Amino acid sequence: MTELRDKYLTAIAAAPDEDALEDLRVTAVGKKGEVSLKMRELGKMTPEERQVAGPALNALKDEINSALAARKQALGDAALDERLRTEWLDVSLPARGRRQGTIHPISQVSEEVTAIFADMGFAVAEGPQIETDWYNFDALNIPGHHPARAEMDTFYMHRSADDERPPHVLRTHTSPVQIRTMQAQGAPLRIIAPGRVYRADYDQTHTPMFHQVEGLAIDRDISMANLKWTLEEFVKAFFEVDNVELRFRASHFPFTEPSAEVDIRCSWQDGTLKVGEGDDWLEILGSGMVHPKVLEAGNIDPSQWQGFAFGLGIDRIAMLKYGIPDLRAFFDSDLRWLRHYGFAGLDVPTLHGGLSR
Ligand code: 2NM
Repeated sequence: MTELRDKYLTAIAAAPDEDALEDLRVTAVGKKGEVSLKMRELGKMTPEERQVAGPALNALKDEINSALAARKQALGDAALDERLRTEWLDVSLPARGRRQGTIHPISQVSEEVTAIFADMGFAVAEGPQIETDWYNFDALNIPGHHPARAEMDTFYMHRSADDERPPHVLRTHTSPVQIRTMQAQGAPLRIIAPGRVYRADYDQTHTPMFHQVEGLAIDRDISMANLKWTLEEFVKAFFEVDNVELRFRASHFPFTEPSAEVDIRCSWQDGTLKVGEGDDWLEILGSGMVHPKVLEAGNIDPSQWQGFAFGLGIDRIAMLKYGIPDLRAFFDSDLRWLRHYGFAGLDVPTLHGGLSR
């Protein structure tokens, strides 16, 4: 017994961590541990022997358990000391200058556009940025040979020759979101789809990623008149002027019939834009009545429902409204630029509180 005692007390005192302690506990006082086995031998002893050995074994078991607990406490204290030694913080260090982040003009303008259309009853719809070519093209009545599909304009996802899945692309417009929403919610519908879109184009006026908002209103008797009113209200609210003049020019898009490009009357004085007056026209929107084939792709019956749709570039209207000269600076992450053109984080655009301040 003395041997057992010495062996375990020495080992426990030297145990390097809790795992080693647990091993020792099992081999010493566990169910099949050495002390427990010794206790089973009590049955074979004479009553006199048992009277001596029984209490001694119990005492040994208690002593080992106490040693285990004491060692565990010591290891815990040491671990805490080590953490306190390494994970300290010098609260007396001088503070860094306060750095206030700003809202990027693209986020600001997205919020402004969303607030304006929300006020007219449009909900925000979202969808994936990686789309199948069906949602990005076929559903929108863009045929296989259309130049928009060319590898040059569209980012196609890499795929191996034996890939069973349909080809995927980075969406080139947010229109796939409208198709998905038609399928999921049916008519009537009033939504806008703001978000990132991608085209393989990079020069003074194009970046390979940019931002769009598209709108879609479907009901039983929607006409170009509803489109015209909606866009007039939007342009007035967005440019924060009381009067605007829009010019609808006949155009062509595969997904709308008829289609129109929309210009707003404006003037440029000393490089700053004035909306609603002057002799210039600024093209900002594409629009039209949703093509029957597009409604069908969204599982909406074109003999029962009509819709108008429109699309505009967020980046471009942000440049126009806030006098930002260079498109590419949007994505440079230059802190000086961000501080100059950024917006205060707590000035959330609302129609009643003012869109921009
Ligand atoms: C534009 C111009 C004209 C448009 C069409 C649709 C959909 F999916 F509903 F058919 N969404 N957006 C559309 C129509 C977009 O962008 C210049």
